[in-house]
Amino acid sequence: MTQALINHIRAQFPALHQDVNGKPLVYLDNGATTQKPQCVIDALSEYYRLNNSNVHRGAHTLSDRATQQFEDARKTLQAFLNAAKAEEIVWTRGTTESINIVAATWGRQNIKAGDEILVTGMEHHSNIVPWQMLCEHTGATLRPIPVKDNGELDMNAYADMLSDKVKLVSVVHVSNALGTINPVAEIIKQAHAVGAKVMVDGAQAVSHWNVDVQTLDVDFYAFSGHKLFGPTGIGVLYGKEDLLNSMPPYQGGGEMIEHCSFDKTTYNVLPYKFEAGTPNIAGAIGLATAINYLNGLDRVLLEQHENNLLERANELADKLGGLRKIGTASNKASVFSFLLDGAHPADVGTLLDQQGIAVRTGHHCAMPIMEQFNVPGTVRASFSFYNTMDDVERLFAGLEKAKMFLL
Ligand code: 7TS
Repeated sequence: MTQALINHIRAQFPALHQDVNGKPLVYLDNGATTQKPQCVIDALSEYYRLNNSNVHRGAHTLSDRATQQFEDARKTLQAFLNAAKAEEIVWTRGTTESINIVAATWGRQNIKAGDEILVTGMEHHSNIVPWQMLCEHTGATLRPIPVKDNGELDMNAYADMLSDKVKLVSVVHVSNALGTINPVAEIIKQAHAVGAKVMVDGAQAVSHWNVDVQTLDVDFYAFSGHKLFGPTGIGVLYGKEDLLNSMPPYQGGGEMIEHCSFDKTTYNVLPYKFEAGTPNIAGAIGLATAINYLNGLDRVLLEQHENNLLERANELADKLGGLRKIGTASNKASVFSFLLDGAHPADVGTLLDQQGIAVRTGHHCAMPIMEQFNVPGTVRASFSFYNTMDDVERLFAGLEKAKMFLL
């Protein structure tokens, strides 16, 4: 990617252009949330300035406008994931809610005592706890697929764990703590061969490349808008139409009913059956705007750039020395998780912040994999396409200083 293109892209992200603690901000916490381009900020502002209204009421012009934009946004998301139908796109608050919906509806309907649910050992808590709650309720068993020392999934162990007891495999596409890209196409194929359904947590994947749910043949796919350059409080649950149709609703209330009476209430068609209450209209419009923005860029080029940033981080880490990398899978997204020998990750994070460098430290809501690596947490730099080589250099200059101070 040329410097001119990076500069052009960065110009769209106002939050990147500020001083933090007296230094120009280096934002390397994209795994937690990404910054928003001006077009997303403008779309939110325009919605509230001009079109704010409730949707699907059809009462007046503003309501029609809001409904049109909201449903157009759903079509944008359908195209983004290459879903067969817009009805397969359910708006949620984010990845966490999307997974909880499947656990509470499909799970309670289909999982029984003696069944098994497989996740990986590198899941975010939001792809562990909903299944633990389901297992507590049903008497099923949750089993983690082992992770190897380099952070790759043990696919031989996975093949051995598969049996007709396994009813669901729910795996993270890209680990937020390690950066590992899991071979989800293969995981899905093998799970389907034993009759299990597959859910994929795509929270850290969709910001790096385009996912095609039909090619993957995935049953459920979840992600959050705020990690995809869109607003907080909006996300997506993709589900195959026949599965979503077979599932009971999640929450009861307005919008999700077809007819309500004290004798019998019937439920609305997809996707509204899963969208009780007034939705996050502005959020959906903002997320679609973010996707339209991404569609205007060459995403393959952006991904290459992110990979170059990761490669440079690896080189500088080797030069720095005294640094333990956590997660060295051969197929990785641009997540660089590490520890400085002898230093607590939180102290490293504080010293970097004082130099204007934003990283995340801690267990990254993935405590089981931290336990496996026997670390309290890591320092994590997660790169996005708007980061520059200079950002990577600044990170390692910052680490050099942190080392002098701490060690
Ligand atoms: N799954 C993965 C893989 C994630 O990385 C996260 C958030 C979630 C699920 C939950 O997403 P939410 O939008 O519903 O909260 N991960 C992180 C992170 O790595 N740092 O802060 C949040």
